Amino acid sequence: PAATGQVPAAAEVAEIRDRILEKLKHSVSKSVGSATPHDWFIATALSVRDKIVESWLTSIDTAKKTGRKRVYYLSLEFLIGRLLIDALTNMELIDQTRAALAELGVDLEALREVEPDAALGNGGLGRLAACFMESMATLSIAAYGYGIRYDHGLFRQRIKDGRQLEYPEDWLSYGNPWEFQRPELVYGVGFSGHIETQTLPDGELKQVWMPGETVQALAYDTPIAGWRGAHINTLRLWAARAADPLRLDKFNSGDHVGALMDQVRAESISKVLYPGDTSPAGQELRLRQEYFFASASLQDLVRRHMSLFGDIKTLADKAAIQLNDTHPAIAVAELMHILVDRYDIPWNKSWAITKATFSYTNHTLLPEALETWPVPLMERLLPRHMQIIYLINALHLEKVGKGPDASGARLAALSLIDESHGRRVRMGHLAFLGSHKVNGVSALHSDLMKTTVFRDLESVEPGKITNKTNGITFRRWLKEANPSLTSLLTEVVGDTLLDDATILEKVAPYADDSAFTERYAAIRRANKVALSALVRDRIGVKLDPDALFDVHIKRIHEYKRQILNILETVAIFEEIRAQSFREWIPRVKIFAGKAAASYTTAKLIIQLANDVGKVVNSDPTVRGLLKVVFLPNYNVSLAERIIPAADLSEQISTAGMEASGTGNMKFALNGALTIGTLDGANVEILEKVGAPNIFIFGLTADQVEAKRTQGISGQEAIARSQRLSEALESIASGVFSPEQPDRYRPLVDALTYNDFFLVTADFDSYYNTQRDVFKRWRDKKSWWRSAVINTSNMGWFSSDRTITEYAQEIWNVPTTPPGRN
Ligand code: 26Q
Repeated sequence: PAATGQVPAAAEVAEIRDRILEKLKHSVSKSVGSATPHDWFIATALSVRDKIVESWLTSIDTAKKTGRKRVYYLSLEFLIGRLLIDALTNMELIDQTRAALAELGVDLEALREVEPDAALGNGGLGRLAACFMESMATLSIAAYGYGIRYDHGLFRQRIKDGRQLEYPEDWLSYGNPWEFQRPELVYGVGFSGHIETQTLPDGELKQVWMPGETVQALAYDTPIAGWRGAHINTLRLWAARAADPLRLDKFNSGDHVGALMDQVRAESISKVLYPGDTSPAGQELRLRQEYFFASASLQDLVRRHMSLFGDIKTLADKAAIQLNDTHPAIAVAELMHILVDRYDIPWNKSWAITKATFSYTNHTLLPEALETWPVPLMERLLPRHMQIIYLINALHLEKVGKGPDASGARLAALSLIDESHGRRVRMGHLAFLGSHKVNGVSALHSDLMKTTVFRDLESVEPGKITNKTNGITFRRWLKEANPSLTSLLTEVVGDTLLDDATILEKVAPYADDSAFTERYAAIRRANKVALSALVRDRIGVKLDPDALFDVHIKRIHEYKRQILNILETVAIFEEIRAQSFREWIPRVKIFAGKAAASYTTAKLIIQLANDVGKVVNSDPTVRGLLKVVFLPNYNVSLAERIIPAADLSEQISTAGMEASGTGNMKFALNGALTIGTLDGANVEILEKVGAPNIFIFGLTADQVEAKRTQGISGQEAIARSQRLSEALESIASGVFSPEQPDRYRPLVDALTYNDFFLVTADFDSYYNTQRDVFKRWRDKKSWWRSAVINTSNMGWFSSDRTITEYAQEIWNVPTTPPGRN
């Protein structure tokens, strides 16, 4: 097949065209004359799906025949985005399909836009799962992703009068051409009920759980094509259905409402994704989701193991289960339940199998984000699992209690049960104990795990915590998002770039080649022109594509410090107004991101960004030298448009708080320079690109810790910085909210008296570093040199590298790198 830019063979194009027409007629039931863009999308998706399916069946067959060990990636979130371009790219059919559609008078780019995003995730953790699925397929690992088929993904965000409004997301409303329902794959998942003690013939006692309620889990499979289509894996998502959908007994007795209640209760489990990405809501429905999907997934993989290998005791040799954060951690207790109660494997043996099978990835150290469940809720919803957790805990505490340093405080810290505010089960502890390896997602984060939340557990099992720095798939975040840059790069390094990203290093010498950097810069400019058109369409603001595009896109969170960026914006706004005669660098501040619906402060930050934009964009003295835009409804597809057009990437979290970040990698790969703190993977990006090619500022994680012990009032820092105090004063006095001058009092007061995220402490450093950015931007040659050096050093951040490390050091499965065959 032809690579991008080459002219595809006419015969192949004709064949694809005919396949699409065939799908349009027989599967969509439309004629060419009456087909809508959506009809064409479905027909095109179905035609590439056929190709994928052929390879998929072979992949499944090969894994079966060779008895390969499987990897199971358990995640409550898969933030996939659109699949059409991804599928066409990885099947190497994109140019041919574009040409085939063109013959039919249809523009592939228009079809791309009608596909809804699969937004089954909140942010980084969910997107990481999607990148990992793609890399596991690319490396021919026999892997399954398991998750929930939410009817409604992450809410749609609209901005009205500067404020976020949440609307239901409805990705399935026009059907989903990528999924296959598997009606034969149904599992019952029990809840509540009671436990009976039975005596076995040999006198042993056995606990039997009699659930009071059973919900059915239905499987929906989506094929995930790896690069060059060599291997296809399955993403299996579970939908909840009532075991007895009609409750005919109730219905016939006249209790029509009651008959439907059970159905609603059961089906609510897979209705909607929880939209918070920290502060677990602690709600019963969330625990039901977690157990529902853990139980269905384990039943499914145990069934597969037994049918292939016939001996449950070899499970750990043939299955590696990765827990994506603690959200699926109840699976540890569930596997013990299966081994001990169903297969009558002795406890110690069961525990050894469980530990050898599971591994756990931690994605956050924020104390409020660590999942715990109230013991009474667990006892009611999962009585047998609560028993099992108690027994795991008793044996664990017995073991560590024998140690020389077994103080009461140490045992309390090591216990699976947190007794400090009501009795709660610590899911992080359960995931840790039930795993043979535990990992963080960047070098700094993994180190901090050992000294903070998991310090005591690490001392019991030293060496268990390892690091696996996150990565991103270059197929989506380079080739699909930025095809013109990809073409330029492959000209230099060859078309095996997406097989082995480290060959990007060969681009480094071109950083000093002006013919090359001019083309590189021209591609950026074209991407900025395209983004400007999008911004104009969506929010009616006109941008100057020659301005510096300074981009801050991610979930809205205090620790991510969008407010620090807004404060610098306000400071510069004031300066431009005061000294409009000076030569200012034209700059566009681009914000996007969603706030959890219940996170009041985050929503106020969104409103502030919008209010600042409204005032700045219409101020005549600013003369367009500064624009501030907030793009609504940030999602994967919008990221694909913004990142290739970014000059500056904002990665400015309070050091020690961002576990890794992956947006940072996407930007640097596409050649944006980073302004960032020494946090998460920024530290490793600095290592790879070198200090002259990144703008690092602010307190380090150690300094943050030290500073907090001295107090977190912002008063001193504000008093020391005239700029900061003026910016705060203008926000507090209503310059940006004249209709409600005290709107931002709460934000300003928090920064002044209670600045936990150390915005004020880092302000001057950030402000000055932004001035360094301006200086560099003036020196265009130096700017583009750094940009090219960024791109050329990002190969290591490919999720292919990350997955290879998991495969070798945690899962013990082989990988086969892709390649032309
Ligand atoms: C937990 C309980 C109840 C409801 C929701 C949740 C919940 C959901 C999502 C808690 C956390 C999340 C998401 C966390 C997340 O996205 N973390 C990010 O993970 C990325 C991938 O490792 C990192 O790069 C980011 O640094 C980290 O913030």
